[in-house]
Amino acid sequence: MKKYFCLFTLLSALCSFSYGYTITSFDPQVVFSGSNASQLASLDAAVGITGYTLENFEDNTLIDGLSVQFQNISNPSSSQISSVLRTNTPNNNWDGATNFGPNLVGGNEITFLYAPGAASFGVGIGDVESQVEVFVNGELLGILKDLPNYNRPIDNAKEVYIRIDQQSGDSAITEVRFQPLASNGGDVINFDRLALLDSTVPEPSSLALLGLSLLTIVFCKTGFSHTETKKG
Ligand SMILES: [Ca+2]
Ligand SMILES: [Ca+2]
Ligand SMILES: [Ca+2]
Repeated sequence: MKKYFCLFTLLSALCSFSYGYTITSFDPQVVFSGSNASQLASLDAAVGITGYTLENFEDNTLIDGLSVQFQNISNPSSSQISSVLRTNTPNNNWDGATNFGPNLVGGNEITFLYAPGAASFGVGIGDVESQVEVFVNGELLGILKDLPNYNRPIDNAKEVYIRIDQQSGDSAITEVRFQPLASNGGDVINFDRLALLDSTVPEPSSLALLGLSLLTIVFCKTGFSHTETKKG
């Protein structure tokens, strides 16, 4: 009986470790109906970002804690950010009149950094011609064009909204990187309606679970040796 209790406790504790960020992707044709306030509220609900802090890329400043690297620029000035805010591709806007459209020049990546750490990160993406890998905290999650619901009906369109979620045991999301598979001559890709939910999952809870697993192993091993001793 004790053996089964031990196994059950151990498995339960281990099953609570679902390491690995998840990425969920949405087809703009399904979730985007327009950019008035109620349509955007519907979009947010459809992609699961209601109540998140939003960066709409309508000006040259970013929300607190968010920074970006692009085109080999690590700490872009407000004028460097302005230089890649695009108004000439209105179909790529998820909100307002502007999107963030840096160029993946010669294979350089685009990285969003969020120092406070997020439990969840969302962003709308468009005009992806090249193969672009998505990394979260250095972990590869997939290739944009291969994601379910990625949809490129025409050039210069919204193609996919992605939401990345931290799982129990994962570190909070501090870095989301978009990296072309191979060096390419240049591919402007557009981001908009970036959404962040601060991480409130305390790391110690994961440590507590790990502790419980280890204690269970020790307890069970000790228990079994006692049983064996009695038998002998
Ligand atoms: Ca802004
Ligand atoms: Ca916008
Ligand atoms: Ca492009």
